[in-house]
Amino acid sequence: MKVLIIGGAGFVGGYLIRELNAAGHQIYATCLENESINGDCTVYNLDIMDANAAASVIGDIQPDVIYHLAAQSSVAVSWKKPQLTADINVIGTINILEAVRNSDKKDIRLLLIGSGEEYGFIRPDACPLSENEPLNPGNIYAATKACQGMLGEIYARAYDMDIIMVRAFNHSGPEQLPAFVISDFCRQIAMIEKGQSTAVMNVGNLTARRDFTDVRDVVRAYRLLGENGISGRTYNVGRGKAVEIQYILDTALGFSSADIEVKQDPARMRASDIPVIEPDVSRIYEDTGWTAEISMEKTIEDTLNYWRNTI
Ligand code: A2R
Repeated sequence: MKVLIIGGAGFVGGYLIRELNAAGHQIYATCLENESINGDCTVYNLDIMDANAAASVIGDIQPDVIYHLAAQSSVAVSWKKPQLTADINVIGTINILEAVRNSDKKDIRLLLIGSGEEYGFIRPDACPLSENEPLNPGNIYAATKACQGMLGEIYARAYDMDIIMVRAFNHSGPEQLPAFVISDFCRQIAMIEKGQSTAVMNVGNLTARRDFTDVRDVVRAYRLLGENGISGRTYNVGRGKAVEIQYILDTALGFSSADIEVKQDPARMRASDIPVIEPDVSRIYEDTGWTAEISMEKTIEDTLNYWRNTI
């Protein structure tokens, strides 16, 4: 298949390029002008805020499947830059939807990559969260991603387009920015081991339970949804088994022989932390056979080794 990845220079993009290459697909990927992509693929520059440019890239490539990953993907930035976040995640998505709708190629499959954050403030007994659970986003990033998914459903229905909506829960692995918890803990440990910081590990709320999947499993889910997902559906992508952040901390510390003191950092505590977020992942399993295979322990160990080799 001819596959186009929009937003291929990010954390997930690099892994998706490798996954699709290994499966024998022909890959095209876009990035912003100031970014680069080091995968085996044909690269185009594209800012999705430019509707004409989006139409021309899609018209030129005529892909069978498009993965739309381009986004302002940070919750923290979304509070500081709400307009930019809405522009990129909502207007940018409309530009892609319109480009696909008006394309000469009429059977393009489009995967819109959203987030488990869309569920937001969930009912206490709502877990595991099915795709039919009402959305109640708790931050601006989540609201824009919920909007992206709604637009996808509307375009699929109104124009009979082949669109799949994905709600990806926490994913992690080597190369992820340290704004995310597994990467953050592993980076701190690597820095302490190298004597680049004092032997104190700063942590936030350790009792929250979250669902973590290795990014290499996540991109396999995306490939399988591109190949076999059912058009018009929304899919949760996650392990389906939440763990306490404390478990992640203990596992990461267990891979190190350094003597590390753990300290709760008020700046890392979030007032509105929801105790448990865990998806129901039976739909993707039933439709594609996908289930997470890489253990959390391996994700943590690989991420720690990545930081040991990087800093
Ligand atoms: O913000 P940057 O400079 O890191 O660039 C990001 C890029 N991007 C854009 N691409 C085209 N036109 C734009 N106007 C635009 N604004 C930002 O999209 C980055 O290279 C890419 C998104 O990658 P990450 O931020 O690393 O996200 P990740 O972890 O790969 O997640 C992929 C998707 C996102 O839609 C998330 O919201 C979702 O999965 O969970």
